[in-house]
Amino acid sequence: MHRNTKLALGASAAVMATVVMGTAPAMASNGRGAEKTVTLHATLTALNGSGASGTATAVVRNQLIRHIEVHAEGLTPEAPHAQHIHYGEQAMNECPTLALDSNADGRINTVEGVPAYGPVVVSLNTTGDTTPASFLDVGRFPVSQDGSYDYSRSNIEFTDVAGTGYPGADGTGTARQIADAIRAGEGVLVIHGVDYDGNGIYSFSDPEGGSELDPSLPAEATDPAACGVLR
Ligand SMILES: [Cu+2]
Repeated sequence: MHRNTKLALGASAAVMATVVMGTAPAMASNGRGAEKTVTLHATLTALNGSGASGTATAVVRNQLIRHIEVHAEGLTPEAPHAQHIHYGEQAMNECPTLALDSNADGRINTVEGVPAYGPVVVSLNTTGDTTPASFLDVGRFPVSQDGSYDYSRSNIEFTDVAGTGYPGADGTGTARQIADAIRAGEGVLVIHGVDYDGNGIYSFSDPEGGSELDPSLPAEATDPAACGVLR
């Protein structure tokens, strides 16, 4: 474990030197070896008045996230927080603003944010499958202690993901296409879970009610709480 961390940090230092000398991460895509390893950083800021904030760092080599860390605070305490890397080929590759609040209810739900950040391409959970299929498997996401958590995980593979806006019937992006875009700084890290009514749990709060993603879940469990672009 320690050995892997050191290797990853060594590789990231080399990449950062390359970037400082004038190449954006996107420009490294025609290289090989270390040139396909990039270190991405995100500053997470609050959505939906959650008060959350944080940082994230990811070391990505080819189609593999060698290591990713998320440090978040100000979240709903003692609650699980779904977190993902979102990406869409047709998306703005940004965090959403209230300009995307299409039903003008004063909040950005997960679907309303898709034009900004695209669909889920990686589930940043603690164990098991990390594909979009796990995006709402809340029991495997980090739980905030007093509103904070420090998450890390190594060796997450990108996978082909349908609905990511690429040409073709189902808009499937290949693992390689998606990883190329993430390394180029177009991935958006989103943490979900906002206790709107402040009752200490995810509940069917009024007026938010059920989630647009799954009506059996409260909107509080799925609405975006923090967001940052991995650049
Ligand atoms: Cu998400």
